[in-house]
Amino acid sequence: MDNRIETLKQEILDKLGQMTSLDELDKLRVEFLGKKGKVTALLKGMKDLNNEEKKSFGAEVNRLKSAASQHIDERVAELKQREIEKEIAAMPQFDITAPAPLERGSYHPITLVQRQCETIFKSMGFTVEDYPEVVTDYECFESVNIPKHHPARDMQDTYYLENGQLLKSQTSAAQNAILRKYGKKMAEDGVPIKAIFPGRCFRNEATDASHENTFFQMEGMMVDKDISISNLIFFMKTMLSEVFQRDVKVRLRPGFFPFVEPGFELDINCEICGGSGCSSCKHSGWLELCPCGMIHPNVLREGGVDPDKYTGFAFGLGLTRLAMMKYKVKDIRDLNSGSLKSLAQFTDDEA
Ligand code: FA5
Repeated sequence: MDNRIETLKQEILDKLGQMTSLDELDKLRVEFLGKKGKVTALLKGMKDLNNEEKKSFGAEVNRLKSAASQHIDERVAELKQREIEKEIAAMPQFDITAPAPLERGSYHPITLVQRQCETIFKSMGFTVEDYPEVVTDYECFESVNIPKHHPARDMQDTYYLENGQLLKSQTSAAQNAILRKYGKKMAEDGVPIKAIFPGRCFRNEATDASHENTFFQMEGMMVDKDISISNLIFFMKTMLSEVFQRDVKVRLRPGFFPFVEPGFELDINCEICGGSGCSSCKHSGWLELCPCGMIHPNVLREGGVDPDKYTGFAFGLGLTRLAMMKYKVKDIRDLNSGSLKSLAQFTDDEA
């Protein structure tokens, strides 16, 4: 066997032992196995050999080639492993037996009141529904008796997507879907529709102590035969006295919403100032909390429910404002501020 092969093999092994970086190994690979490398050069010298010699010499060189390549790969893996070990050694060491830090995360006050309201309504037989934040004009407005160009649209400007969809300005956007989801079962089996649907709402409007451009509402609906305003008042009162764990002063006054008839505004006596007037309640002593009313026949009809047989109520509770009142947060904007220092005050509340 040509001792040039053996010499080259030895040279590769010697050099490999001296390599200390991946860069050097790359160069070594090119030096021996590259197009103009030393091993490739051996093949070029075969032209002077006879056919038999060419065959055995070629096979020897190919064996050398794959052995060299394998040795280089092994050395690359070895060096890579060493680099990983070096990085691990340089990392800060953790004592996994050390006690956990005392600072723990906390539920957001809006999550706390939302969960509390869900528990209250579930205990009264309501289902909790989820609904998207991006909806169509039909869902948000037309299906709830607000046709295009209706002046009531001016009360709720929102953010529009290029494809014509919008960020929902009110949880009422889900009313039609809920009526369609449960209406058939009500007609066939006599099961009333009782659902709440909390969700984030968006309004393109100026912010102040009681208005945010992003806030939470919780819509509720009950539809059955002979549902009246007294049912509505009962559920509203029960919900508020459970949330506050005492009787709270509320007032009901007429309010206009195209999807209810009659419609009401349910205001809560300002919990911040006790009703004497402050910036949170715009110095009126009252805060609009939960508009409500008897569902308009057009809305029932649009949702596939016969308004001659069924009646129902709906309400749109301002969850963010409820959190404000419950936790005595003076400015609604603090709830979206992300300040852990202020939010951490509510940690010990049960969700
Ligand atoms: C509505 O959104 C109606 N969809 C509510 C409704 C539902 C009425 C079902 C009748 C039947 P309104 O725009 O008033 O109504 O908003 C309802 C509640 O959401 C307000 O009382 C208030 O508590 C809260 N809210 C409204 N706008 C904001 C805002 N910009 N920031 C914080 N809370 C708000």
